[in-house]
Amino acid sequence: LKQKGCVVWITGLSGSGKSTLACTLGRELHTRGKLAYVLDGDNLRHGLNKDLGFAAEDRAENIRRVGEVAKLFADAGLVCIASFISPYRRDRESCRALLSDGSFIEVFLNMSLELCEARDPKGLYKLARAGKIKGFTGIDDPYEAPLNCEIEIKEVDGVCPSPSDMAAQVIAYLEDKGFL
Ligand code: GGZ
Repeated sequence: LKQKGCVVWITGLSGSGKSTLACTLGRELHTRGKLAYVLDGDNLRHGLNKDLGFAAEDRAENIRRVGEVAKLFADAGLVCIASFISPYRRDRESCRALLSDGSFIEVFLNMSLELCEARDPKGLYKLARAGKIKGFTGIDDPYEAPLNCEIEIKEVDGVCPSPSDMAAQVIAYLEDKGFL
């Protein structure tokens, strides 16, 4: 196989910019002639995972299925971009364990709760603060930050890097590791 596949696993709070990064990265890879496919919490929860909610065991099953699907795409030689809150370290590590060494690339969008909540693109934090959504990640449900991620993207002085800057950081990593 000419191109080795991999999984770019994007984790972070709701509103941290995961979907935007996934989409920007997917487009950039297509431009470079590299096949890529985006798996996103928002779309998978309408189909494959529509039977699942947000209790810890449902999130674990959500991430387990996504990990298996992502592995299939990587086996086919694609860059599979998975964008999920994936709040539990153990669930992310199980996905990593499915892939060969080096081909699971964990990207932590380390944006503060303050920043994510200020953005609140879908008004979900507001609903969670009002008690209308229970078990919302970062409000009354845990988020376990990665201890050993491959790429960490942080805000600078309360400002998030632009989607193209974030994508460029991931592209540089993929080039360096021989995936592009
Ligand atoms: C977290 C929730 C919740 C709760 C609904 N907690 O910002 P969004 O809206 O578009 O993305 C969030 C999405 C999270 O789905 P994931 O599959 O990524 O989650 S996990 O990895 O934890 O399984 C958010 C919306 O669903 N949402 N309720 N209680 N996010």
